[in-house]
Amino acid sequence: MADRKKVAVVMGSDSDLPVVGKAIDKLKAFGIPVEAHVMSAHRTPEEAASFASSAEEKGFGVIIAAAGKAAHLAGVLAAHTVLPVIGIPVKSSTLDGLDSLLSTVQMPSGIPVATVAVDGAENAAILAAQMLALSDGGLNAALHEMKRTMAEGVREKDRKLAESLNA
Ligand code: RP5
Repeated sequence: MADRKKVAVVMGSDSDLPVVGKAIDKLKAFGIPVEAHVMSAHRTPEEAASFASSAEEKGFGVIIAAAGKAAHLAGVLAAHTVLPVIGIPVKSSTLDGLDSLLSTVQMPSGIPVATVAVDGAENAAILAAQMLALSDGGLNAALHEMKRTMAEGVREKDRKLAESLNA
């Protein structure tokens, strides 16, 4: 735990926080150190490039990048690091997030971005935890426990549904 790598959560605007906050909460629930920033591929391109370039030496293991509209943030960060970058396309007001999804996921060969669903912040956090868990036994155990709890929740719903509808 002491040498657990940090996850950077970078968002294109503070207006993304209602979505991105769910990733931050989930990472913290796993006991993963998180550092959050607002940086924009378009409005502060130098800061975004500089942050990604130095992220590995600063002890980050994964970068999560969330942006909406012409969502180039994850791709720009990925261009400047060999750390895995997870993209969260944020639903925008006009095109329902399809613009963000395509801008995030359609990366050219050589620069991958592991893109989750539109507004899929919780899955971004889980995927980041799974990446860190490859070399972190405590996190690996926490992920197994999460899956067990999730499955038990579904079985409980099945029991309740069966009680009310199959009686
Ligand atoms: C993107 O543009 C941001 O990630 C945000 O989703 C969207 C709108 O930004 P604001 O105009 O609210 O700052 O760059």
